[in-house]
Amino acid sequence: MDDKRLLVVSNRLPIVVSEQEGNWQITPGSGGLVTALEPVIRGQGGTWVGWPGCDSSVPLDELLDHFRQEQGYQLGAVPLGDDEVERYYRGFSNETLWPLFHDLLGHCHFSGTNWTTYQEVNRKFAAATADLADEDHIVWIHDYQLALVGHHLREMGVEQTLGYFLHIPFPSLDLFRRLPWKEELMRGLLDYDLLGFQTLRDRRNFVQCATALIPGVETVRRHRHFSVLRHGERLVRVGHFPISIDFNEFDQGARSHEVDEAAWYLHENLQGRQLVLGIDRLDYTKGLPERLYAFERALEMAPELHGNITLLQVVVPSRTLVPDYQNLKELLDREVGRINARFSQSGWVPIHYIYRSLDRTQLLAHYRTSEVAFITPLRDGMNLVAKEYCACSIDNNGVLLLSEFAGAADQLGQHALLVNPYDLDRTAGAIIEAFKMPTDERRFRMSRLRNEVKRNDVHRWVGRFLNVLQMPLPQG
Ligand code: GDG
Repeated sequence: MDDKRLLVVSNRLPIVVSEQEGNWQITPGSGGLVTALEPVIRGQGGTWVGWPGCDSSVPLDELLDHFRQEQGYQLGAVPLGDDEVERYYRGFSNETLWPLFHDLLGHCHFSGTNWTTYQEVNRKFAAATADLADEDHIVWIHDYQLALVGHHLREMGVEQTLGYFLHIPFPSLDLFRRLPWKEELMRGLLDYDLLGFQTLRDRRNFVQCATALIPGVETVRRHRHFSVLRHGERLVRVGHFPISIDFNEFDQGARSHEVDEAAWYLHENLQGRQLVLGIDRLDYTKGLPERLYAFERALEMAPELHGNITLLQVVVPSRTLVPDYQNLKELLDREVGRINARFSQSGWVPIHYIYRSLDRTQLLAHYRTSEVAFITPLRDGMNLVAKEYCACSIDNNGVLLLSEFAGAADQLGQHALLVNPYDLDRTAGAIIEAFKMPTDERRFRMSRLRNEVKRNDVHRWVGRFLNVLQMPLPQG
């Protein structure tokens, strides 16, 4: 990045604030974004701005100072009050943008108060960013919670290069038009220098919405990975950059002694049955009821599966206070019980349902040892679980059964079994196909999938985004 340093802005800071025996402490967080960006930020003494996830009773200044000395990069905390969290995060971000951008209009709530708070909180993030941004920073803002931070930074006179990456899908014009504040949001997004999306479809949707909704916006150049839009005097790049994982970290982790042992125990307990794995945050976008129904249909269609296959569905609790999520949890409990009651035999229960998260060793062991990964979201920006599964399938014996509506299908679709999760019969057929797939075919498919994830890992993703962000603009 030459002499430029990175300033990342995301809803949550990459830390965990906790209290132990009366002492507050900060530890580095985990997750894909942290793994990808932390080494870059640390290497250059960069900065990360975000919500610390705790309230103002925590002695944060002292803790952040200590963190900077220990970790070698700076954190900027944006404290939020309960009302702000309620309206900006739970309200506008998660009950308006999240369902709308995932094509699930029926789950959307539109509230003017939430929209106002969303703008105010985005301005707060912008103010914290403006305080910390030097002339030699390039600023990279992440995700749907912070779409307007760039706009507010421009209003504050910040002239640095501004990049934005959306981790969730961008909807079609037909859907985006339903948002009462579509023009304001779109104009705000056009204040960035580069907008990054997960897939070509998202990029096209965005370009279509921008050109249709904002008079005068036009496409002036089209390259393979990005297009250039003219908006008044400004040129805005719009690209697609499919996010990925740290392949080596997962691959090495899956080969470790602890994971090896945990994987052995898992299969030992299954008595030779094939394990079909689902791992998802509790969310209506993940297609969880449809997945159970497809598995039920497969059991109806293929009696040879009885006693020889187990669906292990891990559901990580999420947004537990939102009524839509509580209803989904109740539906899953009921349907798992019903299907198990219908098919269980002595010594075999078809669905094992775990409602909690797995620790990392268990997660990797499950990835490594499952014969099939069953990943069928109704819509998903990317879906990193699909890529992590491939990276951990070190024996090349896993089958990836993937929804065509996950962003990951663009890279993995050729060697996965792709399904439309709304099509229960064909999804059931794919489960049976995976169950019967000969070893040679499994090996062939999985080795291709692993190569793809290895070649396009998260470090390449960071490099490609920053490269386009800093590329001199083509002459118009
Ligand atoms: C967004 C977009 C996009 C899951 N269960 C456990 C566990 N996990 C970890 C996985 C994975 C992560 O959570 C989930 O990643 P996803 O990609 O599915 O989704 P999100 O992070 O919710 O959200 C998504 C992503 O951003 C990146 O751009 O792919 O489409 O919605 O890393 O490993 N981790 C542990 N135990 C579990 O039980 N330890």
